[in-house]
Amino acid sequence: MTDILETIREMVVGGKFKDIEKEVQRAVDSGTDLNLLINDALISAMDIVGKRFADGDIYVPEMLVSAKTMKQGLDIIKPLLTAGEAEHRGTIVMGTVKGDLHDIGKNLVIMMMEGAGFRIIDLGLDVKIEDLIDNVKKEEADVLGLSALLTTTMPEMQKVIVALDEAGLRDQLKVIVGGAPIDQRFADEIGADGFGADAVEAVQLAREFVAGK
Ligand code: B1M
Repeated sequence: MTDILETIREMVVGGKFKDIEKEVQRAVDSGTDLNLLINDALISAMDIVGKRFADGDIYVPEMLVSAKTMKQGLDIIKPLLTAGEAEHRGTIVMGTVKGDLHDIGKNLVIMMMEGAGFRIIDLGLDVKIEDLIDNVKKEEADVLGLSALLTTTMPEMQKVIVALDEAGLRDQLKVIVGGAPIDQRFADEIGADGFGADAVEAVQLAREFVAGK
C-alpha cells in the first residue's frame, strides 16, 4: 500500500502525466483508501513540489507539469467521490479569487461537495468580484466558497465580502474561505462565516450552514 502511494507521489513530483492515470487506477482497483490516495500521495506530492519551488530547485514550468499530473490523477478519483448522494442539498457558488491561478484545491473541494449532494456553480479561477456577485444572485446561492493560494490575493476575499454587503446580499448566504495561506484568524478578521482547512472541513461547514438556514 505504502509503495503505491509513494510511486504516485513521485510520479506527480516528477510530472509523469502520461502514466499517472494508469497508476492511480491501479491503486483504486487494489482497494487503496481514497483519503490516503488524495492526502498522502497527491496532495503531499504538491507540498514537495511547493517546497522545491520555494528552494529554487524547480521553476514554474515544472510546477505546471506536476499540477497537470495531479489533475489527471484526481480525474480518475472524481467519479468515485461524486457517485454518492443524489439528493440536492443546496447551492454553492465557488471560485478562486481574482489574480489567483491556483485551482487544484478548489477543484478538490468541489468534488467533495458534489459527492455530498450540493449543486455547485464553479466559476473557475481568477474570478472577478462582479461575476461572484452576479452568480450569487442569479443562482440564489446558499453558500459562497472562495479559494486563495497567494498571500497577495488573500485581501481579495475581504473585498468580496464588502461587495456582498453593499449589494444587500450578505445576510442571505454564508461565506466559506480556504486555501493554503488562509486560517481561522484571517477568516474572522475579514468577516467570513467559516474557514475550511481542507475539503472535508469545507463540506462539513457547508452542511451545517445549509441545515441551519
Ligand atoms: Co504556485 N505558489 N505560483 N503555482 N503553487 C504556491 C501557492 C506557493 C506556496 C509555492 C511556494 O513558493 N512554496 C507560492 C505562494 C507563496 C505566497 O503567496 N506566499 C506560489 C507562487 C509564488 C506562485 C507564482 C507567483 C509563481 C511565479 O509565477 N513566480 C505563480 C502565481 C500565479 C497566480 O496565481 N497569479 C504560481 C503559479 C502556479 C502554477 C500555475 C504553476 C500552479 C497552479 C496550477 C493550478 O492550480 N491549476 C502552482 C502550484 C501547483 C503551486 C503549489 C506547488 C501547489 C498548490 C496545490 O495545488 N496544492 C503551491 C505550493 C503548496 O501549496 N504547497 C504553490 C494542492 C492542493 C490540493 O492544496 O490548494 O492548498 P490547496 O487546497 C487544499 C486546502 O488549502 C483547502 O482544501 C484543499 C484540499 O485539502 N482549500 C480549501 C483550498 N481551497 C479551499 C476553499 C475552501 C475550503 C478549503 O472553501 C471554499
